[in-house]
Amino acid sequence: MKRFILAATISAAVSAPVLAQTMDEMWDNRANGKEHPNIKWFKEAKFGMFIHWGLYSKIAGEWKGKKYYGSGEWIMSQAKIPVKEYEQVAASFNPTGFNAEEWAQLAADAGMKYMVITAKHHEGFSMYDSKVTPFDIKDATPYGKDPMKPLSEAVRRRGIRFGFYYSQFQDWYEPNGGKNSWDYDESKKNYQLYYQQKAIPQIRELLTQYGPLGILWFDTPGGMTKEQTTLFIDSLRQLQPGCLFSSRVGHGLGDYKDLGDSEIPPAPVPGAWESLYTHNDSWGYIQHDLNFKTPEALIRLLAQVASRGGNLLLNVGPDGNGRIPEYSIRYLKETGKWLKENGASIYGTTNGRIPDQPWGVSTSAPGKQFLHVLHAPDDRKLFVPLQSGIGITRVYLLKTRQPLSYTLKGKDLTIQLPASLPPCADNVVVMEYKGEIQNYTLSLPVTVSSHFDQNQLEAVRASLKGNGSIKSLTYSHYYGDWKHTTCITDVKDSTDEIRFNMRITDPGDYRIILEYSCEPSSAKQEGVLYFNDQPVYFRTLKTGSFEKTAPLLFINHIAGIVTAKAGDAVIRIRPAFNGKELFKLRSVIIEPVK
Ligand code: FHN
Repeated sequence: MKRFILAATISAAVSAPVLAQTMDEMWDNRANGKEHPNIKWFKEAKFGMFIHWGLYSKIAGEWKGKKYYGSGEWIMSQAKIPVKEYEQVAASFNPTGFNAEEWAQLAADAGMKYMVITAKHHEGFSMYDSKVTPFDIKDATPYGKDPMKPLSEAVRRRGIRFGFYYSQFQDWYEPNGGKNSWDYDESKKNYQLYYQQKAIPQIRELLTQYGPLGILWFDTPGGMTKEQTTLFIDSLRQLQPGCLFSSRVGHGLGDYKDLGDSEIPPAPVPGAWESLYTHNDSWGYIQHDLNFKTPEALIRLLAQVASRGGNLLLNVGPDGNGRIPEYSIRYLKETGKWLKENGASIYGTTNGRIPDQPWGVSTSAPGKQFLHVLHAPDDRKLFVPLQSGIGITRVYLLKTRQPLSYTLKGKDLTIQLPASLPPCADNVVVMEYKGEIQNYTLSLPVTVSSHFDQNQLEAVRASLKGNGSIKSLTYSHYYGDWKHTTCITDVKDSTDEIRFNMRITDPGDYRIILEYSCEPSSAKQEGVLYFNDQPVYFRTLKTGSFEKTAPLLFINHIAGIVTAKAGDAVIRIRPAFNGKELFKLRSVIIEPVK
């Protein structure tokens, strides 16, 4: 193997690998207030295409007759495939179906503004022509060409920023790379040597041979101290000062923040950041993974992420022949059609100023609120609680520019939607105004209306007294297909309290449902929910234990029916006695009795 040892080194000390990916640990640049001078395009872009493509795409989730589920790009690790056998996959990797123009055009049609593709994933195989190793697409496969050259050009020609994913620490092919313990003895590894001999020279290749890059997207850091990581970044930055480095370079460094896989913050997050989702369950292609998100789900996900102030980097997994799955092509194009008509409500926006409503979420531009109507009220009257007295100048449907009538009473705006509102994943209403709407706080009352099938009081909108806390629980169903659910946990004493402030817009009877997960040891405990001062008693029902590698099960436990007047109301929930954690409460659902 040809090796180029780089002079710009990182010092000899080797720290333990750091693989944690929670957002708080990984990125603290916002705290010191410095922003990369080139961050503007990223903040405005909002929607990007992630592509996981490697030898695992050819393996397609099945090895020696056994099907694997979850993250297909992890099959080498899951099946403990020896390096010598894995190398053989390259010998028949011939993605003749790859067409750079088609991929770039799909990203453009989908309305995506940047693309990030795996130059090298954890498997260690380089998907570009690397002079650092012969284990690359040019030298080790019958394909014998560099797909990244035409792709980077085709993408840039369409005004889309191009970037590379690079797994800087995990490299299961290299004796000194991180995390292959089935071929190599982890304790004998010299990560510094690996960085010097492979990772750094390869990143230099990527930064010098593919024109201006938008992003270098690092992943699963390890083997370097913070000082070493800083040196690593500084030396690489000189090659392309304009290129953004993702936060997964480690140690709270990087130019913007990547959340955990499939993580969306429950409330707005300031600064530049990105949510990452894959179109189905796996990042790399798996032939038997057909769990694709529908166009409706994609459009709503994009609106939700934008309403929190971030970007959505959405992954597709092309197969070993270089073809993007048919469902991804169709559903991304549908998403693009919606964006063509409604893009103003996404691109260049910042987080919404109106907290989540039963009808949906909001995004902002100067003097405008975009109201993303994901669920239309049955009376077609859109209630918008504003926190400040402002002057409304115009209200209209974004897609057709059809003006909408409205009434403003104090800080309450009611917009009349057309009776014939077409079914759509997200009908956007634009509200133009003069004055300032304050950024919202989570303690504002949650709207409850009888014109929706359900109203949801999400955990994040609660205020807590005593032992309780609001936590994001992370678990996967198969393997690496992470889910994150925000719950109220640790409420256990009779003096602990969960409180929701509500604004009930219509009087009537409402059914109150507790949505929770309950450990076997927490079951059969008595709790009391006060609707204003009226107590409603319940006893907890067992759902199962919380495990990182199993579904977290929730029950919709009907607590009872209450009669409400219009106006402000409060729900308070307490354990009846001191005991164990009552439950992990995800939300309180309020259903009008119709
Ligand atoms: O281990 C990888 C995984 O394979 C995939 O690349 C994701 C995408 O964000 N990143 C890592 C796990 O977080």
